[in-house]
Amino acid sequence: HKKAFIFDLDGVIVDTAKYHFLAWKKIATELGIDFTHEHNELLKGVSRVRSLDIILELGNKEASQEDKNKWLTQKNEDYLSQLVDMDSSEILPGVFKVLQFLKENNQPIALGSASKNARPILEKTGIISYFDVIVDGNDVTNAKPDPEVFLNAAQLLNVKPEDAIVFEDSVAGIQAANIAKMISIGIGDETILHEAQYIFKDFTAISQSFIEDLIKKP
Ligand code: G16
Ligand code: MG
Repeated sequence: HKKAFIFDLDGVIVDTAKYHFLAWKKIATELGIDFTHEHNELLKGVSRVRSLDIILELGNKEASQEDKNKWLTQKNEDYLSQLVDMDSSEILPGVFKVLQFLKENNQPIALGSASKNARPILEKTGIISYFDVIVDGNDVTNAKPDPEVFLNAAQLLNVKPEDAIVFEDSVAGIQAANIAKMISIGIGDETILHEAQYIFKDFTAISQSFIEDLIKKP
């Protein structure tokens, strides 16, 4: 069967997760909410709007839509200011090699990200041409763990969900891939991503034969 290799963006291809954290941390501190790295796991893969709601819930705070919009804009401006000088050096270890190997083997590649900033990031890092299909936060209405983003990507590539392979660094994203009945591959901490079918600490830990086996899988 023809396969589809679907990559999450933040935390999988580039280490922008740290910039998201710093931007949210600033907002939380302003609001007097204690926001830790552990709390941040809840935000990974989750939309901007939902992320703010989670932070407010953590601090037991309610806010007007006007204030929320202000903080959402502030967060994104702060986040984007971190990306100004972004280039290919921000691509996480081993990622480029895997993309290259998939391309050489004519494998369909998709992006499945919750971010509305996905395209400029792929352009700045110089890898946008590797992607046959891009589905991001501008294209979907339901955020991960809803599988919409991955199902759309597979459908655009004309591949059945069972033949799609998802690389994810977030719990919400792994759950989305599992709900879609796709092969879920966690990139990161195995205690956090234990729901994934396979877990690797990063792309350097993925061997070429592992990828070959996925390609050949009946
Ligand atoms: C990413 C991050 C999330 C972020 C979301 C929205 O998703 O993991 O933390 O809140 O995108 O990003 P933006 O504010 O840029 O629209 P993913 O799915 O690429 O990991
Ligand atoms: Mg991610």
